[in-house]
Amino acid sequence: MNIRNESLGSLSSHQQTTNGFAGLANNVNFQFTAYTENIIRVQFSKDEQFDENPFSVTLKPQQPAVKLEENEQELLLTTSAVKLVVQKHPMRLKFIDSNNELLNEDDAAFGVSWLGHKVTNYKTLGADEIFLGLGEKGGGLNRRGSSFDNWNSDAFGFGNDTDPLYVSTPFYIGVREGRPYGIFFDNTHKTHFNFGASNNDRFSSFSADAGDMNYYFIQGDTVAEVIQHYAKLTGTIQMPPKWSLGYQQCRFSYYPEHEIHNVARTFRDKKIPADVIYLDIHYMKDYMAFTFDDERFSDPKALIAKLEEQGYKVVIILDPGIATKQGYSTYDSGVEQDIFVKYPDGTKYEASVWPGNSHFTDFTSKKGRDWWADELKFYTDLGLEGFWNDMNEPACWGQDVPDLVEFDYEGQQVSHLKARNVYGFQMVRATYEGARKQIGNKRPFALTRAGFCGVQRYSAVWTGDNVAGDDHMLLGVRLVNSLGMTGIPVGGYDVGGFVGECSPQLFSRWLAVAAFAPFFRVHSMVNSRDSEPWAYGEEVEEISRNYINLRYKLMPYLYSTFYTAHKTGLPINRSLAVAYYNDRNIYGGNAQNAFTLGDWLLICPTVSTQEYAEIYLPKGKWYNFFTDEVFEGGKHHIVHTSMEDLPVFAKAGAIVPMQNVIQNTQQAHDGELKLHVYAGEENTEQVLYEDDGSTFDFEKGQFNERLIQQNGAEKTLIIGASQGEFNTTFRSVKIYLHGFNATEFSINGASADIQRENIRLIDPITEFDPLPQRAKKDYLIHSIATLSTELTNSEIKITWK
Ligand code: MIG
Repeated sequence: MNIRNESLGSLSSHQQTTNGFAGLANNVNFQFTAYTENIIRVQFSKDEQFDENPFSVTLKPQQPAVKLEENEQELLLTTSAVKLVVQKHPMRLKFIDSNNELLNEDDAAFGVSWLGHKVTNYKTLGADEIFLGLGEKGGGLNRRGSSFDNWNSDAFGFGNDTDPLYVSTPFYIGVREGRPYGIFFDNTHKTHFNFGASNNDRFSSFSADAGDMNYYFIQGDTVAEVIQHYAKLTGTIQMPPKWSLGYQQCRFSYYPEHEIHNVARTFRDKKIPADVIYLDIHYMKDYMAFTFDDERFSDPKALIAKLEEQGYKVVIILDPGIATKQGYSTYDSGVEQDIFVKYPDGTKYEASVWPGNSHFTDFTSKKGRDWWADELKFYTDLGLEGFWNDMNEPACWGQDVPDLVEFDYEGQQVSHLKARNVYGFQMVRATYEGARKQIGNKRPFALTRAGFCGVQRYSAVWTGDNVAGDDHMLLGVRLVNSLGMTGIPVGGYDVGGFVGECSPQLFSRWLAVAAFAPFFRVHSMVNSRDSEPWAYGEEVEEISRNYINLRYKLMPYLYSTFYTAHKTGLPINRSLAVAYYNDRNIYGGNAQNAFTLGDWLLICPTVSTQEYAEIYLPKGKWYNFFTDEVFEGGKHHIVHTSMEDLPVFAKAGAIVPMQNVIQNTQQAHDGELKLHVYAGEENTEQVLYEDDGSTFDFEKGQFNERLIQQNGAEKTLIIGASQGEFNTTFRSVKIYLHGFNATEFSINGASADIQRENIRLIDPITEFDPLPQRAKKDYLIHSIATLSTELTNSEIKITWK
């Protein structure tokens, strides 16, 4: 049999629906549906019934106002924001914005095509079109000229060119002549994206091995808007337990018990803040899920309670494979409840993984997830609230799950080809929902290696088994930035590298960069060197303490940024492509790795082997965060990047709420909100959000949310009155006025006294070298003006002349 490309033919019949059109083009069913003003869903199917992915999209069509028109040549579906123009003969689609500017269109010759079961949409490629996102993918920030596969894979020791990796998210953002749009190709089979690779700009395309052409076209006026519209479709993060924003220490594996106590005590003795310690697979008895090895851990409940007293949470690893051992209660009940994945003949699928011969829980069925939720009680009864979901691509020895193996997929009964990419997503969903069921009103934490679109609703993602190397450090940053543009704001990487040995310089740089990452964890492989902040010598220890301290000082800002992500879907670490996508300078050199934490802090990661590096600052004025030195944006700068120096900048107008250092997030701060404000001309604002950090009471009003606004022209800073029933945890506010020249200030109309202070955001490093080659940085901000006043839930207005 010869398979040749078959493109979509002419419209044969059609009707109007409430918010779009449906009909037939030859033998192909189609449907176009406006979900919101900004989102139009496109479906083409060779089957009578459209193929549905029940897992990713949570939004129902919102019945936006639509105009449906037709003429000889076209069908037109118009909302206030976007217009879909459907050419009838042959059927080709085009999206234009409300100013009649082209956003995206089918390739005239090939449009939607089939090659056997494989379905592809070919799109014309704009001369300057930029491609962003697609989640956990290596390569450059602009994905133009590259192609990618989505097929969740255990990519041990991956590099920049390794594709696919662990997480599949077939959603990308295009920017055509400066105008952004997004395409979410909602098909869980193996998918392929080509952004002009090997076709000399003939087209961009996306295909799936089988299933429907089913995508959501998203119009947004900015990249940030596209991301937020996508978040409406697939959901946002839950509010995390605050402890998960703290520093986390992991290794493969800490055991036995006294080893954990040692690590826990050392952080406290050395005054290095930390919140979480991990138990990797050696905590289990023979690697069997839902067990503890009682020789290594005689009393896990007491261990967890003891650590809790010291301000630590324990996170344990969970693998999806269940050892096939009769008498092992998890196995027996799994067999009894019939929740394991099977071959089409009804025999259970078996493969080898850590616990030996294993069956695999079918998380794509409600029954499987409910069973898992009940099993989780074993852990929650011990006091555990954090769950690390590993090996859920799924991975097993040999890495070749047979394609005929079947999964429930919410009753659709599908093969591995359709289910693989959502398996890990559904595992971590089962874990999160199970933990919620078991621990009541407390917020659980889940971490996953594999995922698909929507996984952000349940879990943070870490980028798997990376390698100790400068390139790998920067790659991890790009992966997290890209996940952020793909609706997954909570990402992180193994600081120090999972595979291989990190140098002291690299560990310092990596930890400093990660102090600004949403998920902040050091991890390393079995049989590798020690990798705690003190394991690389005293200098690294001091540098690590400095940056970990800084993260805890930034906690009010960080937590508020998580809250914004929860509300809107905006990333926490934002690639420069989120706010500056039309600036071509961001797509080259170190700028591809740069990111902002929230709106205001720009972090420019650079390799650890250079004393100086070239960085790029986008347009505007920037303050070096540690010295207050002013830099002009829209330009490249050569900056110092020696061991203790990470280039970090605050944008003019920035409002960064901070607090004193605490040793873990369960400790109370000293009651003073340290509000760092950077003079700027534009109007700027920052949310400050507080709640108990541990329960869902905020959903019933127990939160404290306020807006802080700076107006450079009117010379005002307003700390808005708070909303919500939760009292602020702060008693006073001290405002640090960076770059302000004014001398006369008033608070709520009364003239206020300026105090002057010398401050350091990070401490100087001890000189260990008897013959130093250079002076170490002493990050002193000299004589900065401050204003202090009581903080209640009411508004405070500051003005100056
Ligand atoms: O086959 O649990 O990516 O973080 O330490 C390796 C042991 C299984 C892979 C994870 C890694 C973890 C390791 N796991």
